[in-house]
Amino acid sequence: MQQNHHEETIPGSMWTLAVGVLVTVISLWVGKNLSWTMPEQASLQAPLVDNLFDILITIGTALFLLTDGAIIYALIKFRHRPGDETDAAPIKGNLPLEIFWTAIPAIIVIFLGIYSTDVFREMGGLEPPGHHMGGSHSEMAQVMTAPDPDNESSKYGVGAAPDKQNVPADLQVKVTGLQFAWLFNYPEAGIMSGELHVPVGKEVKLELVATDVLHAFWVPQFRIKQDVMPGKPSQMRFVATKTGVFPIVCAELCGSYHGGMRSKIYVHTQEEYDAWLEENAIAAKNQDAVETVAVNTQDLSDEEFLAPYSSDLGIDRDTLSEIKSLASAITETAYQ
Ligand SMILES: [Cu+2]
Repeated sequence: MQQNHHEETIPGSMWTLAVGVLVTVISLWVGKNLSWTMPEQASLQAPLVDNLFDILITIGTALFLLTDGAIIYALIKFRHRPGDETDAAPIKGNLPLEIFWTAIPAIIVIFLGIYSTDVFREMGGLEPPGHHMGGSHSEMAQVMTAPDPDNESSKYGVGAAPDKQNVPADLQVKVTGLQFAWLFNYPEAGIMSGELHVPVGKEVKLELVATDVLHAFWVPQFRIKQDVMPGKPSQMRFVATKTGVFPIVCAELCGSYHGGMRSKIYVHTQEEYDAWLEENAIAAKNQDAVETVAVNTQDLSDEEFLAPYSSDLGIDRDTLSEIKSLASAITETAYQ
């Protein structure tokens, strides 16, 4: 048998391949298995956002393992040995290596840019015309034509998904954000509520405006968030896929009680929703009537709940709305 002069070793390329496969497998596993850190998915939009998030986590894990792995490897491999008093080899640079590690992040960033734009497009983010037309030309057109309130509301925010464009939403709710509450107005049913009720599986369009300062309408389980601005109405469309109660959170620091600016969204079956709508539409109509309507007070808005008491004080509905409009006029002038 012939004796080898040097020790037999595994070639470096084999090690690189093995490390590459290991890092890829671990990263893919982490990316797929971190979904428990997210709230449950309760809208049609949620899986789109989460798929993007999984990819970000996968890439992040791979980068973490490679960079930290390289540091730990170098710490051990190139550690100071006893008796070694040299300055180590002078290494000046490596142009191909620098090109390599600049090109890879560039490709990753371009890929993520394209992919996240596509997610935004699928969610309807490119639909409101004001969003992507931009430019001085359309701005000019906006100024020169008389402001149409419907057009105005569709300028900002997230509109219909590409396959739902030109299809009106099944339900429209007007949302008002104010320090420090959300008000939900169902114009067709004449309902004003402190909580949002929607049917499951239906296209819901919110028209959002603030009376005072910037707020943000956020439903974590739906993966949707929209700025709510004074004087600049925005819109948001979504489809809830699960029945239940989910939190509505103000996600824009809006004042001293910002943390308390929370409400709830009730996602009902169509039958439940119809019942709620009917019950509350009756309550809204009978507000001025003397007869008592048997309704669950929890379903009433503050205004509805307080109506019998405020009438005892000689305050009727008109006075209340006058006070309200006066208050909003004051806040409007204060912030202009
Ligand atoms: Cu707020």
